[in-house]
Parts: sequence; C-alpha cells; structure tokens
Amino acid sequence: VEASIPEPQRAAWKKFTPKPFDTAEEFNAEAVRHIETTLARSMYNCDEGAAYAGTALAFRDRLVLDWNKTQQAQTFKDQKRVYYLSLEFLMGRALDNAMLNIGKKDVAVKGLSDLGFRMEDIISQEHDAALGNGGLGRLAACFLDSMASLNYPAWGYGLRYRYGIFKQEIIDGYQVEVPDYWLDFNPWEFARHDITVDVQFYGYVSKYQDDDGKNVSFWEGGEIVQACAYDVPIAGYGTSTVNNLRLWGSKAASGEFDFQKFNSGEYESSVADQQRAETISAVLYPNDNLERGKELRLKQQYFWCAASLFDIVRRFKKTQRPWKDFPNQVAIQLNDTHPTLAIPELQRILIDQEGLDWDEAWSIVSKTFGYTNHTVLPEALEKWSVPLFQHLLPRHLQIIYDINLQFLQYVERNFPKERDILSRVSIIEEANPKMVRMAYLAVIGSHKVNGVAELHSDLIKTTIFKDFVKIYGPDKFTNVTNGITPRRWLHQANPRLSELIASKLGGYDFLKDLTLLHKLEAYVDDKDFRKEFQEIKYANKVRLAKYIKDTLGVSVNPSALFDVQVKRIHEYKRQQLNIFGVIHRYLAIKAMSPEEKKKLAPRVSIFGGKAAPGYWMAKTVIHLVNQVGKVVNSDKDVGDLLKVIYLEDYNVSKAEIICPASDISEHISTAGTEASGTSNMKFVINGGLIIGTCDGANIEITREIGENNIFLFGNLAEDVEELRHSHMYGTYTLDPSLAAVFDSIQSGTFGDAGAFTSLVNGIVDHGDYYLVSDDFASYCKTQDLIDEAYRNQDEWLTKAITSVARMGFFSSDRCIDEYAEMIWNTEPLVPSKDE
Ligand code: GPQ
Repeated sequence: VEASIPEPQRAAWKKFTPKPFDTAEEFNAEAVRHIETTLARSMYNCDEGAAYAGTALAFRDRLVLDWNKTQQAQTFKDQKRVYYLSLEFLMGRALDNAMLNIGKKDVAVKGLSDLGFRMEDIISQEHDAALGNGGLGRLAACFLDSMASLNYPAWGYGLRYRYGIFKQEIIDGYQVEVPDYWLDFNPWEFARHDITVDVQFYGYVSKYQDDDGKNVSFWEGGEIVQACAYDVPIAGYGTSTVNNLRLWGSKAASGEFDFQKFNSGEYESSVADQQRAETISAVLYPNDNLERGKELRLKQQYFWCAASLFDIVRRFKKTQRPWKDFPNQVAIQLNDTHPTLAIPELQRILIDQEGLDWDEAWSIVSKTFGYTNHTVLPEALEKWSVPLFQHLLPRHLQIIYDINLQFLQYVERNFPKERDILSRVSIIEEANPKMVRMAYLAVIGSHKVNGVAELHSDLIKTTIFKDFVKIYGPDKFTNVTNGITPRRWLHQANPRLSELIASKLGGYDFLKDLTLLHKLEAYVDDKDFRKEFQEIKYANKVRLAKYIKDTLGVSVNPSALFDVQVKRIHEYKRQQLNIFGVIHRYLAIKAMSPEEKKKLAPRVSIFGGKAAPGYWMAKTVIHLVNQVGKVVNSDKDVGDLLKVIYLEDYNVSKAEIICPASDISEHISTAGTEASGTSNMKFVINGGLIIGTCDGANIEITREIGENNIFLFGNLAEDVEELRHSHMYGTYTLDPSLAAVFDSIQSGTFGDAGAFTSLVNGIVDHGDYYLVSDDFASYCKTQDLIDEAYRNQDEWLTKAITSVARMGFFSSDRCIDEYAEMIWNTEPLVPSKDE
C-alpha cells in the first residue's frame, strides 16, 4: 500500500509540521495544552503526577519529531543496521534522560517553577521501567544510549512485560515480593496496532516435494499467538538521532477469539484463551545468573525471536536486495543465549519459506549473528530439554539437529583422532532427557563470540568454549570490556560533579568523549577544585543520609565513611563476606577502650539488592543483614561508629542517588565468577574508591587508575580450583576470626541462630564453594587499610580525583565503537542539519 502523501500535497503538510519549543514560555504552552487536552485536567486538578505527564508529553513531542526524521533517514540511506536482541532492558526513568539528551532541561525547570512545581518532585513521579534483573539488562540500556548518541542505525528488540522485576519490600527483616504493574501510565511507548506478527507454537512437520522435486518441510498445526509492536524512542545525547526500541506484547491472534464458544455461552473459556496468549509477555523471570528451564520462558524466547526476525526480514525484503546481501545489511547481536533461537529461526525462514538451499542459507545465518557471553557460572548456562523442544518447536529441533550434524561432521574430518571431542561439543547433551545446549548453538551460529571483560573473555576460551577455540581458531573469540553511559551515570546522577568537570575542561565534550577526563589530572593539586570536589561528595552523602532517614528512620552521620554494596544478592557476589566483616567489626568495637574508639573512623555499611524469589540462601543473607542492623544500630556502645542499613527495592533510579554518595563500594566476588560488573565503574566515576577482588572489570579498572587507588584483596582466579579441592578433602582450617563471627551468630546475638544455620554450614561443612573463609583475613585487613587511608582525607581525595580522571576507558561509547568495528562492521549515519 502506498502510504506517503503525494508530492503535490506535501507543501500543505509541511506548513503544519510541528515546531519544537525553545523557551520556558513555549515549553509551558505545550505542557499546559497536554494537561488540559491530552489528560483532560485543569489547573484546579493538577497534582505533581499531572505536571509530570504534561512535562513528559511536551518532551516526547520533541523526541518524536526527531525520531520520525531519524527513521526516515535510516530507511532512505539503507546502511547496515544493528539489531540488539535482549530479553532485558533495564531503562529506569526516561524524563530526566530525555531532557538532558535533548538539552532543554533548564527551560523546563524555569517553566515548571513558573507553574509552582519543583523539577526534582516532578522527575520522581515517574515509574522506573524495570524490564531487567541487573547488570545484563542495564548494559543493554547503556548500549541503546550509546548507539543513539554515536548515530549508529540500531534497533533494540525485547519483550513488553506487563510486570517488570518485582518491587522488594523488607518486612520484619525479610524480603517480600510485590508485583510491579508499571504500565498504567507510560507516555514513552507507542502501541503500533498495525504492526503485528503471527507466531506459531506446537504442531507438527510435514514433508513434501515441490515442483522441482526438492524436499521441503512445512511446519503446520499448533496454535498462533499474535505479537504486537510497542515502540520506545531512544534519544542520543547532543544529536538529533532518535533510535527505536521495539518491544513485543502478546495477545490472541486476530480471529482466534472463539466466537463459536462465545455464542454457545462459553464466554469465560474464550476469554481464558485470550488471557493464555497474553501470559507470554506478562512477566519478567526474576532470576539473575540462573536458568530454570520453564516452558513459559522458552515460549517467551521464541515468541520474541520469531516476531523480531519476521520484522527484520520484512524490512530487508522491502529493499529488494538479493539474499546474499543480508549479512551486509543486517547485524544481529545476541545478548547472552536468551535469543539463540533466532539462529534456527532465520535458517527456517530462509529454507522453508524463501526456498534457499541449506548451505546458502547457513552461510547467510552464520555471518549475521554475534553472541555475547555474560557468565561462566554453570547454573546460568541455558539448556532446554529435547522433549520440551520437540513439543513446542518441532521444526526448530529438526533444524538444530541438522546444524549439529553438519558441525560434528566438520569436527570429525578435522580432528579424526580425538576420541571424545564429538560428545563434548555436540549441541545435544546425551543426558536423560537429552538437552539442547544453547551456548554451543550460539557459538556455532555466530561469526564472533565475545566476553565482557578481559579476564572473563580469557576464561571462556579456556573453560566453557575451550574445544571451540580449537575447532574454529582463536579469532572467533574476542573481548569487549563493558562500559557505562556517562550521560546517565555522571551527568544525570551527579549534575554538580559534571558541572565542575565541565568548568575545568571548557564544556561538556567529555560526555561524548570520556577520555577527555584525563585533563582533570592537571587539577589534582588545585585547592579550589579539590574543595569543590569534596563538597560535592559530601552533599551527595547528605542527600543519601536524608533518604535513609526518610525511608528507614535511621540517622546516619554524613561525615562517616559510606561503605556501599548494592547489586543482586548472589552467593558468588559474596554479600555474606561483607556482612561477616561487619560483624567482625562490631565485635571489635565492643571490645575497644574509649581511646581506641576515638581513633576509629565512623562507618555506615549500606546494602541493597534483590534476591530471586526462590533463592533461599540469598534471602537468608538479606535477613542476616537486617538482623545485624537491628542489633548494631541500637547498641549504645557503638553509637555512630557503625550503622548497618538495608535499602529497600534497589533499582536504577535509586542507584542514581546511591552511586554518587559512596566513599567505598564493594565488588568482592570470588575471583573468576563476576564476568565484568558495571557498578564498579559507576562508583569510581562518581569519585568513590572501591574494595574488590581481582575479578571482572576490577582488573582493568586497576590498570587504568593505578593500583594505589584501589583496595584489592583475596585469592586469584587461578587459585580457586585448588582451594576448592582443599575444602573438599579437609586440608584447610576455618579462618579464626570468621569462626568468632560464627560463634556470635550461633549464640543468638542477631536473633534466632537457627535461621542462619544453612548459611554458616555452607562454609563450615559443605565446601565453602565461594571461598569466604579463604578470603576473610585478607578482606578484613584491607578494610583496616581503608580505615587508615580514610583518616588522611587529603590523600583520599587525591586518589578519588585521580581515579575519576582515569576512567575515560569505561564509557559504553567506547564499547559500542568496538562492537561496530570488530563485530558489526557498521558505520554511523550522521544526521544532516535540516531535515
Ligand atoms: N549478568 Cl548471565 C546478569 O546481570 N545476569 C545474567 O543472567 C548474566 C550475567 C551480568 C554479569 O553477572 C556481570 O558481571 C556483567 O557485568 C553484566 O552481566 C553485563 O555484562
């Protein structure tokens, strides 16, 4: 269908192209118009929620104009596009980001104040878009920001969950999960009711011969669910590029609503069918670094991959290019193995629907995909049972078997003497039931595989993908160290620090080229700069202290050392090591003389993070932290010397308050387990120091900022295997200070000792898999070094400033340029000034 306005009529159209606002007056005109007409409210009925909506809609209008132009230009230029497939996009709030990226926040501040509102209050009205669990989802969000800011033609594809990650309440010291129903008012999405894809499930495969006598397979029967597109504009910083994030919502296929049943009075059961279809995109699975093999999760994955691939192929076909051009026009990045089904799905489209030969199709498929691995933890590697696959996706299972057959034949030809290699690298694990190893399928179907920090990328080559390095050679495997967007994590979260930096660097160019931060080193001895830097940190701590007071009723001293660990609760991240260290400190304080107490730097230990609802050990750790807080915070012997805080419902918008307010943050995973970590970067760029293990990106942070500016401790990744072995064969002794901590727990100091038995026993009797005991002495000693270092505020400040100046490498802009160059082979499309 020809949908464009004919040439002669375009002048009439252009006359009415909306003009973006410029001044505070013009902004108010837009905001008030939206409140009065879009929301149908008046000045007698305008609370902060309505003012938020008016502001958001005014900025949305601006965004949409650029969005339309960007999409038009990308279609017209028809360069290679990137498609970033991620089951999680942990976006957080959009308004502040939109205002800053567009560059009109000051105008809105003025306008809103004329109407009697404070910008801070308005911003906090917005519900976080929390379609992710943790680092993996937030990385995807940072990447979208960078791809738009660098003008890459790029789309995100994900699922439109009705419920994002649950809200966490802490009740009597326990985590309680509350559903996150976030879509009641979301001005940032556009339902594209005209863009739908029918997605098939179940059924069976028929074979027949076509007119040329070629064998053709056909997937029939089963049921159809409809995918409906919801588009979210992604604005770049300081550019008119606005990219698209397309999220799929599920509903019953049109015509599927069963009128037969409806008319025969079975109204309820026909509505139930409708609801069953909607269930697919209803809820985000709340696991981080864990896969549980649930059928609905596999359904989600296929639903999203099938809809996205259909959309991508449809867009490609419009250009009428030959199929061999597909990998030159399309790069698809798989964010972990969750979208791996896209590989057999594209192969299926090409051979079953487009009639290509297997080899021709496979050559296209395997040039199109890149795969990013985010973990080596075995419990997080996805495997799906073959019977489940057979039931849900019979044709895909056949294709996977064919991919596997070709691959294994290739391996056999090349390694004829290796006895077990075939069973080791087979996509199908010979277990009962047989399992499909998704990571292997992702490696085989992609032209590049990357890890997310140097150590991690080395580890995947020597552990989980070792055989594949031998088969394909080392060049298929590469590293792209993670990064963060400095727009949200510096400029937006810490506007005063951003302004101070800009005042020294002569403007905000560093937000687009973070390496410019190095020029700050020239000011490390500048008295005024130092004073201002320190005042900003203090003000950020005051803000967090106020937040703690308002939400928990606990007063903390903003001059105390703020020691923060906020991230998902996981045994490998070792919040238990932290809280055991806190107990150790508490016991030490209890034993101190008044003179000794005077020498000690007061500390506030701040924890935050969600546990997966079924993860009992993680929930026990949350409970312990809260119990310790209850005892310590009310102990008169301790006073200000130690406070223990559990921040409820850690999320992106809270991270924006917390990250600028740390003196020390903790990144203390067992060496070799944290693929990268990204909050380590967020804390350092905001002038906080870190205590960490030699793990993930901590190693590269150390290389960049210098080892005098970081507190490293603990065993190395290379030692882990042997240490675990020593635990299993009883050739080690429990660290004595840790034993004292356990004694105090078991004597009931922190309430019912029975509640913590499994936590303690895991270390004492069951192998201490995460090596808490092995690292405990080194951890405590390093905490003492931190106390000592903090006493010398001048040196501390020098470390903090130097670190900020050396963080240029960790921008997600650098990551995206590396992906574009090494993996995608794509170029930016710089928007022209007019039109
Ligand atoms: N990550 Cl596999 C998650 O947040 N969830 C997951 O399910 C998996 C990985 C994280 C990983 O633990 C961090 O070390 C990384 O920094 C982050 O992905 C982004 O790469």
